[in-house]
Amino acid sequence: MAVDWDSYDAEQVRLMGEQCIVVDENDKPIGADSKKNCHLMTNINNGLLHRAFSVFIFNNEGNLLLQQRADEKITFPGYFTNTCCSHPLMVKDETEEGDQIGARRAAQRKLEHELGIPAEQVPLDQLEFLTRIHYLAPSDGLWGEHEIDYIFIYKGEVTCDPNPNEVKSVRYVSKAELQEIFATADSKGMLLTPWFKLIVQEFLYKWWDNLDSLKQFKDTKTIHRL
Ligand code: DMA
Ligand code: MN
Repeated sequence: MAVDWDSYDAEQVRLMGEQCIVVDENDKPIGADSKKNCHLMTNINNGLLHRAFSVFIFNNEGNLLLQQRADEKITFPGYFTNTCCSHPLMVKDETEEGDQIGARRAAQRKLEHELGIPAEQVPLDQLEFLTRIHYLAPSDGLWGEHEIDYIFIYKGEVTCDPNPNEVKSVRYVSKAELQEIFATADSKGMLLTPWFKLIVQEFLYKWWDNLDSLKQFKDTKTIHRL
């Protein structure tokens, strides 16, 4: 099936040219490929896997910053999701592995690009790494995700100035509000991204209950296959 590029937003098409880091099932880099190729289901069904990150920002009241993806997004448009997700790119700064530094730099870059959060508000060493998940999820027939996703939490106040090409809306939610969203999303036709659902179901509430002692959950070894 050919991609009908004219039906997509020009800026999002441009970003499909970014070079993602292709990894094996153990998260070892084995090459690079375009964001486009990495997200086509035809390639994913042949095993193509890339590296990604997901950030969850909590304010000082312990509420989570949710984002709704812009309608311009090619994958999962209009879906509600965690604060920010994207990919470390095949560039020198973002391929460095020690202490997840490449993924941290990518997270800082995209928090600014998507949400207008200045880099100095989210210092690299204050992004708390939790763990990695490996998951596969179709978006529509053509596009999907197949990633090893580095999960980070940041706790603190940030200023937000969303980029409308990336983000349709943002809001802070309490734990009870997120539980209500998950319980009623289907009946309301509210879309939730598959990785957000997986992380919430498997991990988030346990972390949320321990925001002041997250170090105990830091797991640099396991790749959870979800
Ligand atoms: C991709 O997110 C990363 C995950 C964890 C799904 P995305 O589609 O928002 O990436 P980008 O912002 O680069 O388009
Ligand atoms: Mn991806």
